[in-house]
Amino acid sequence: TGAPDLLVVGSGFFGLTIAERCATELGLTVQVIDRRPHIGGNAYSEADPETGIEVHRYGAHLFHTSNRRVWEYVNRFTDFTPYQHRVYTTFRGEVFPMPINLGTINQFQRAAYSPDEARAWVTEQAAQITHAPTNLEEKAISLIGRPLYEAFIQGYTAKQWQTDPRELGADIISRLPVRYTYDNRYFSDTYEGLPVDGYTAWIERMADHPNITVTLDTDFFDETQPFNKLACVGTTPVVYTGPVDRYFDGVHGDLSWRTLDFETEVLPTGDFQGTPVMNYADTDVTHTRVHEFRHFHPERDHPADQTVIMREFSRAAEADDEPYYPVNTPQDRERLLAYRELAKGETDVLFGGRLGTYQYLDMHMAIGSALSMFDNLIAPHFTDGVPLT
Ligand code: GDU
Repeated sequence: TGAPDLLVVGSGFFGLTIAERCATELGLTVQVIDRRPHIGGNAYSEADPETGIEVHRYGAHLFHTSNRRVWEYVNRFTDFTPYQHRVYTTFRGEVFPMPINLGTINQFQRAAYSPDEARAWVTEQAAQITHAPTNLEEKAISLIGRPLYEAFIQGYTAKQWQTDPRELGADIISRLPVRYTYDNRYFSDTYEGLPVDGYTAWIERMADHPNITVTLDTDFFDETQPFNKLACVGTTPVVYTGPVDRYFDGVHGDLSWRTLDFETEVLPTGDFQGTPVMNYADTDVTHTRVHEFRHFHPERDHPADQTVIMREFSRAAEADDEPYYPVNTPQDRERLLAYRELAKGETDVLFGGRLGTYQYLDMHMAIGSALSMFDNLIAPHFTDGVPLT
C-alpha cells in the first residue's frame, strides 16, 4: 500500500486505457476512482434482469474505428462480432433509411434518380448556401439541401440539442455521411463490431491487472473521501477525466452539456421495431430515438416473446445530471479556452476524455487519445523524468 504512482479520476475508456498502459507497460501502481457505483463510464452495460438481454444503460454504444492501432489494442481485451450499424428514421408516418443515401432521397422524392440525378437535385436545393458554412444548419443545407434538412435533420436536431442549429458547430453534422449509393451503413470506418460478451466484460478485463485498483462510489471533490483533489493534487500525478469546468469549480462559468433521459420497457413481443435503432424526426414525438437491444446481438439466444426497448430523450444538463454531449456554443468555446489556460498551469494533472477536454469523442477516439497521451507525456515522464505537464 501507500500512495499510488498515478491517480486516474474516472473509469471510462480514456481513464482505463491510461491505467492499463501504465500498469502493463511501465509497471506502475494505478489507483482509479469513479464517482458512480460501476466501472466503464457511459459505455457500461448490463443484462436486463428479466430477459437477460444486454442493455447499454447510457444509450447504444457502437464500436467503430479506422485506426489500426486502436483496433489492435481493443482486440487484446475482447473479440468483436461482425455487427454493422444501420439506422432508420420515422418521418410523418413513414420509415426512411439513415444516414441520407440514394434510398432516402428516392423514397423522399418518390423518384428513381440515378446517383448523378440525385446529386444534381441536391445541388439545386443546396444552392442557397453560397459561402463556406459556419454552423450546423448551413453545413447541413450545403450537404443535402433544404427539403431533406427540414425533414430529417431540423426536428431531430431541435430535440437532441434544443439549441438554435445556427449556434451549433458544423462538425456535429459532418459526423453523418451523405451517400449517393444505396449503402446505408451508419459508419464508414474500416473496423466495426460489438464486444462478443458485452461492454462490461471488456471494460473489466482492461482493469484486471494486479497493479490497478478501482474504487467506486468515490468523488474526487469530496474531501471526506480517499484520493480527493485536495489531498492528491501536488503529491500524486493525476489523470483527470471528469468535466473540466467542474475541476476548476466553474470559475469561468459553466460549460453547457446535454444529458439524456431513458425510459426502459420490457415488452411481450419478440420484436418491437425490427431494427436496433429507430430515430424519430418529427418534433411532436418527444423522444429522439428508440433502441431495441436484442438486435445488436442477433447471434445470441434471446427470449422468443420478450424484448427490451429504451426510449431516449435529450435535454440541457443541470448540476446533478450526467453530462453526455458538449454543446459547444460560441460562449462555451470562449470559456473552454479560459479553462484550457488554467489546465496548462495545473502541475502534474493531465486532462483527458470527452468530459476532461469538452470534446465530442467517440469511444475509439477516447482510446486513441489516451494512447497518445501515454506515449507522448506519461511514458516519457516515468521512464526519463520528463516533467508531466
Ligand atoms: N442527426 C439528425 N437526424 C438523424 C440523425 C442525426 O438530425 O436522424 C443529426 C443530429 O444533429 C445529431 C448529429 O446529426 O446530433 C450527429 O448524429 P449522430 O448519430 O452521430 O449523433 P449521436 O451522437 O446521438 O449518435 C450516437 C453515437 C454515434 C452512433 C449513433 C447511433 O454518438 O456514434 O452510435 O448514436 O445511432
